[in-house]
Amino acid sequence: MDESDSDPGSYPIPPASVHLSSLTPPPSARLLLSRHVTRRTRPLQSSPPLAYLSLQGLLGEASSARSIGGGGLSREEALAWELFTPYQRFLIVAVIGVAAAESKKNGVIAQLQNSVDLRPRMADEVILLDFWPSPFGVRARIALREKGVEFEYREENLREKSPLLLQMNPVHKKIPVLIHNGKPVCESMNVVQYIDEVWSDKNPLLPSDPYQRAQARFWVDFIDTKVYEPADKIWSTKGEVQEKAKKEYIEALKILESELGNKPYFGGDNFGFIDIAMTGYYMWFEASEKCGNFSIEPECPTLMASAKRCLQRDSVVNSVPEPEKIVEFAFKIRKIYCV
Ligand SMILES: N[C@@H](CCC(=O)N[C@@H](CS)C(=O)NCC(=O)O)C(=O)O
Repeated sequence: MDESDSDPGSYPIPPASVHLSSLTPPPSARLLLSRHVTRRTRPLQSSPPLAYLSLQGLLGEASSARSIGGGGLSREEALAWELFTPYQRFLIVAVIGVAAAESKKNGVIAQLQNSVDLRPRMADEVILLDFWPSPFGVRARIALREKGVEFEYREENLREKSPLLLQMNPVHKKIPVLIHNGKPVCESMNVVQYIDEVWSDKNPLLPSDPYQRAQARFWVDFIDTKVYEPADKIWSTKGEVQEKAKKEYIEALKILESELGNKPYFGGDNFGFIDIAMTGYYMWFEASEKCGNFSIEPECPTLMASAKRCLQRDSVVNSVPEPEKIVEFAFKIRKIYCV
């Protein structure tokens, strides 16, 4: 097999061996040398046999070999070569040999790494157990679409949960559940983080800085307590309880608005982890307003602007149901709750 056939990557293949010779320059080259070099540290002697180092690590002797990489040296290179002592030449070749061997080793490691990285991709089977109006399920849908991951969507009937859901999420028995190559991942933001880590080559959702990541998780926890609880009560209660819930909801949204500041997204210029968490609520804004008979935009204009921006993203448009359908669904379950 030719050496180049085994080239594992784009790194240059070093010659199999580097041979050194005395490379006595022709008379014209001597003239050239004297023109450019006025002082020599040592007189050039007739060359003794020189050491050579093969890239397989063989050290030997050569007195007549004239090739480096098969192409030989140019006249200028040959002249420069003559300026080194045999010992210096030996060291130079040794360094080149070690560097070339290292480069080859790194190339082989990179090739192995690539094939290991590719393995899970080829076998990927991604199933999402979900329920269409869920503000939690939609987070997983959006994250998968942000990453361009193909997945099978399976709608659950939450009144009659499938054996698969009960098997995959025996603790909470809730959607969403992401089943990746047969293994379940539960809890929506845990699913989003998992997606971000597995498909890390595209559209990072969490910041890379550990402090910023901690901040993102803090705000998502805030959303899932301080926004979730009043939001849930707005469509499922009435009277004083509902009034209190509306107040708490707006208070929580105002805190989020000040955290958002002038940024287009919570993730700064990029749609990220907190934005995905909030989009589940953005898609319910209209239903919440209609059930609670109140308006969010005058209270939180910049948050609303960011919400509209998020709702226009392709990954979101393809994941959220039409607002009227959510409104209709909200009033239906409101009746079931006898409100
Ligand atoms: N904290 C969970 C909440 C998930 C959740 O509440 N899912 C609801 C649908 S929106 C569910 O499966 N409910 C079924 C049940 O409570 O039995 C998450 O973030 O994934």
